[in-house]
Amino acid sequence: MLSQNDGGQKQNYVRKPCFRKTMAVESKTMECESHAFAKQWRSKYLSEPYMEQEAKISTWHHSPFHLFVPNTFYMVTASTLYKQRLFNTPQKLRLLQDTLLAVLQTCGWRLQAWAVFSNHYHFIACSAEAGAPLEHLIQRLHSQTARAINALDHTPGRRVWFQYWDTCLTYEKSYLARLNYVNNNPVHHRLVEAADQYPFCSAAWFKINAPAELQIALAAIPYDRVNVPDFDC
Ligand code: NI
Repeated sequence: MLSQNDGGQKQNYVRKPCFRKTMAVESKTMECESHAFAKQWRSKYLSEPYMEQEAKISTWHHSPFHLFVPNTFYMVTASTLYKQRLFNTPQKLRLLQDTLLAVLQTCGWRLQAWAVFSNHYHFIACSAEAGAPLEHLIQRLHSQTARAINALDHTPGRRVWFQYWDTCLTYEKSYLARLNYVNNNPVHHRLVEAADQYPFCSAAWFKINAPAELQIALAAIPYDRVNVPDFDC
């Protein structure tokens, strides 16, 4: 489906279905540790407290178990029901992106990277010390976006979202690889050749705002084998 982007150019943000195998879902519990990377990141790149907390990676099953730990980086992925391409226009993608950013801010979470698509999204954010737990954040995000898109489509009461998967990121390599993965997800999904051409992800923002040192470090970290749920879009 062709859709209009901000620059007035035709862009295909909804790829035709293919049967490429989606990545396997991680299913393990990992002992966690607070580690030097948290302090290093905070002192180098951030002026506010971020991650320095013991945590566990959630166990990923068909019905995910969600563990909430404050002051910890999370990667979250959610899909629409039956992976339907409901956010299939720039207007709807912008709606999803804007709501995601607003809800995270309202809930006190600090966003690190995001990418939204017609039938799923990913984000990485740092949980708030005294803010809303992840479950509440997701409920708010999904209810707001479902109401809005159902109003646009004249389908009141339609179920929009299926479920979400989350994992605590407590290791430097794991965090950086997933940061890279989310930033480059539009390329992974073959929607654009360069991630910063896609207006509904953090790649362009990251390119402008992230410290050069971090961008260089990320460029050396492979992300194509990151084990997260993902969906053709
Ligand atoms: Ni994806």
